[in-house]
Amino acid sequence: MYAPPLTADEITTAAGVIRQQTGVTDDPHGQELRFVAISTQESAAPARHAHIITVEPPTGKATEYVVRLVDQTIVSTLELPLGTQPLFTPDDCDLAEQVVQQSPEVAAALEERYGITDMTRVACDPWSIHLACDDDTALTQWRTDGIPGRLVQTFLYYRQDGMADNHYAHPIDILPVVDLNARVVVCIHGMDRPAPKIPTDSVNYHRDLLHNNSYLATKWRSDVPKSLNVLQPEGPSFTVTNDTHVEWQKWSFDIGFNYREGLTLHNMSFDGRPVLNRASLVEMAVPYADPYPPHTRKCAFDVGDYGLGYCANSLQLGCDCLGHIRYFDVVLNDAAGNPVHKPKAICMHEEDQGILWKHVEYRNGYNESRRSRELVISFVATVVNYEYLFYWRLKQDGMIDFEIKLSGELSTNLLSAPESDGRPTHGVLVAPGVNSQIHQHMFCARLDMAVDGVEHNTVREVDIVSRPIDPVSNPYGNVFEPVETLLTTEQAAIRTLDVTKARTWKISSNKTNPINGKLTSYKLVPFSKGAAQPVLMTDPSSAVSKKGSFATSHLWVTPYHPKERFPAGEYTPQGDGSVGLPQWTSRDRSLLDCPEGIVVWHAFGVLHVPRIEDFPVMPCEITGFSLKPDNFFLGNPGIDIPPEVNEASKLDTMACCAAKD
Ligand SMILES: [Cu+2]
Repeated sequence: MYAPPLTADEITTAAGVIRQQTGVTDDPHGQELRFVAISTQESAAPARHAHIITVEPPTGKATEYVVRLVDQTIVSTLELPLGTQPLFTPDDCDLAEQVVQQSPEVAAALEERYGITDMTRVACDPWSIHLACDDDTALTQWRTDGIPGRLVQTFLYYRQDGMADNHYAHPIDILPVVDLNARVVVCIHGMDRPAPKIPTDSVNYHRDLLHNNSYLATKWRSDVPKSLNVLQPEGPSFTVTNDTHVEWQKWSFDIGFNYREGLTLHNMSFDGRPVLNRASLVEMAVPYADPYPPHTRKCAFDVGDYGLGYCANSLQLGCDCLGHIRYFDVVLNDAAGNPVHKPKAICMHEEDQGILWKHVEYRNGYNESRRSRELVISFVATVVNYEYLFYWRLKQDGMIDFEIKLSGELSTNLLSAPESDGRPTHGVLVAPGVNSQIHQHMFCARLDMAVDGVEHNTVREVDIVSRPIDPVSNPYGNVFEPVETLLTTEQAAIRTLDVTKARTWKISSNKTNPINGKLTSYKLVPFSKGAAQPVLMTDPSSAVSKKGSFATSHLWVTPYHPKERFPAGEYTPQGDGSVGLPQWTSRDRSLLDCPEGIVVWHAFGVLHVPRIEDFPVMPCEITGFSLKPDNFFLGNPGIDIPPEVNEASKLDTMACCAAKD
């Protein structure tokens, strides 16, 4: 059930209840008790409940609480097994960098190896640690008092050209590992080989440093493009009520936001007919394909490890977003339990997307043409070095596109010792001496479906198959046709894309279309944005494949369960993925007649062999999927869009799309 995000006051109240009733003293520095997250408990709606996750550094203990806000009561407490590591908050990432910055061991190593004495010139990128082998697991048990380490590894870079420098052009080889509970550097990897040289070429994109580049552009191009304005003098076509409810072009939905998934969409319906209960991006796996330690530990689960909501940007009008924008501010929390306001985290606006439909009757020149207007709801997450831009695009013909753009900075490194000839074996040189490793970005969208209601949704795989010549049924060999397979159980519904069969998956109600008798459906069209891509490429026996099981198939389907939210588990840092989609689906539950509906989990992504053109900052790579009405309507639902001629586009020629008589 939809529950709007917590307000600042509710966050303050919830944190106060936990401090007061657990007896942990208020500590502005968060030493005794750190709030990982304070968010809406959605499944408890309509009464307002807060879900709280805390860690206690002195004991290493992590706890989940649910607080009923109306009477400020803790209604449930769940102590998590020792060693469970909730995600790393922005405060945790800052703390990791601070610990490294203040470490005498790191300072001594940098001075001895590189002559670096100014630690403000050293950027420390905080990464979760993927446990690839037993040695990695042993590292989490470094303490003699039995308190498991809450570990962050920090990739180091030198800010050669000052604070705005693209430090990814200057990677440093040593890798400190921090324990956030103990607030110490546990070890420094890479000290056992002679210090390689830090690359010194400047490769900047920052406006103040372009002139400083060693190669590439050093000034703006001379043919600056002329203004291209997006104007909506009559205002936008959407309405927003109660801050979160949106109506636009027959679409109706509610907007949510939380620290982990970022943007969530709820109660989506078109022309009064439900399509989706809830839609969001719930996990990512980003494994790096370099066999040389410590890079084997480089595999981030960005949603579970850092939280896309925590990583969300405040967007900027006129550059991030053009035209008439409705921004939504969000409120998150810091480690001390204080509300943190993040203005303009969600952007909603309309875009012109070319032509929706068109036909010219060639005999008489009659032209009917309609522009395609899209409502775009988006947010952008900066996860350390990378930018992920997420766009839900609603269309006037009942279609939904989910588009992800990938930009930002490659996570670069120096070559490993075995790459002594100066050529990376598992990456690409993107600048002199700067290696960028091959990697994959695997995403998982969770689609809680409600096609014409939740109760009777079923999923079918649709393949287009060629039929062999048959003297009776296919005498001329021209037959190809769709073959539908009902996915009846969870195991049967673990499926992978087959582009040779134009494979799609159809989510159907039990209602039939009155014209053609087909079940009213929405079709999941994979990779409608970007090129079709494989599933996870790591060996099936690897720790990555186990933890990232969700990404080993493009499709999973489960009966709805309120606690099944994150496919690699609630807690991914230092986890093994043993709780999540593989465990839930091992029960092989039936997918027929699920009273609370079904959830479709769609894994997709980008296999990234870096190009030198991705440096110093990456032009957007695109991936995504569509949900397309399939025998849901009686015909093209966009036929009722009235004709219009955009007056602002008229110059000295006749408008092209006026109907002739
Ligand atoms: Cu990439």
